[in-house]
Amino acid sequence: MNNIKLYRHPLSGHSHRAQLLLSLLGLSAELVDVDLAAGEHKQAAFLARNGFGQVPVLEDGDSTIADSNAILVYLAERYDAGNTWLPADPALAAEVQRFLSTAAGQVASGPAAARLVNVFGAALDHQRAIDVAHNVLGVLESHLDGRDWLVGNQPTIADVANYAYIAHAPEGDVSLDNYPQVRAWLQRIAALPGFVPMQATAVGLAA
Ligand SMILES: N[C@@H](CCC(=O)N[C@@H](CS)C(=O)NCC(=O)O)C(=O)O
Repeated sequence: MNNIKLYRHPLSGHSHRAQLLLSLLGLSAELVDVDLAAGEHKQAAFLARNGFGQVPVLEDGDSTIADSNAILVYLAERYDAGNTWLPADPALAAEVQRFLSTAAGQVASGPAAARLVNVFGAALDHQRAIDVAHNVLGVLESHLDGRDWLVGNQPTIADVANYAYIAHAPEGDVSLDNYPQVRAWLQRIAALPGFVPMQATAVGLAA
């Protein structure tokens, strides 16, 4: 019996990817909501878990893991006996890492940032974020042509890492209409046993 806690925010796609992998792996975890609006993530108790003051953070026994992609790697290494979510093959593992970097790079500064503007009122360049989003979506659309998953022939943490902010891109005024391969890929992820969605938002919560 594990004793896993996930410190998260229900509208955070970074948090959702950790929650999603926990669920896909069939692991139970206590979800601890961090009150970002009240600045709880910048208080000493939370900063002791993650000095960057960001969700998500996972606690598993004596281990504390901050950063969503680090959490995905940890959970896959620790709990996926079959090594399917993070393949051991060096070339496939490198390809997974490439798409974790995409999630932390172009997806964070594209669709995630565009959604931050609409949902949380973030003072970011909305048009630039939308442009970055369409660039990464175009690359993913080509990449997914003829493939079911981002890496190899089964789902990996690369798919989990990129799911939420792409699925919720329309909340940032980033339409997925021109990306049928991306939409089919999102549907394949949503059909996986154990899939849990991220809460949708009415745009303009900050208003
Ligand atoms: N690289 C981090 C980014 C996490 C992140 O940006 N978290 C946001 C919520 S989605 C957050 O906590 N923002 C509050 C802040 O940065 O002050 C990760 O992958 O976990």
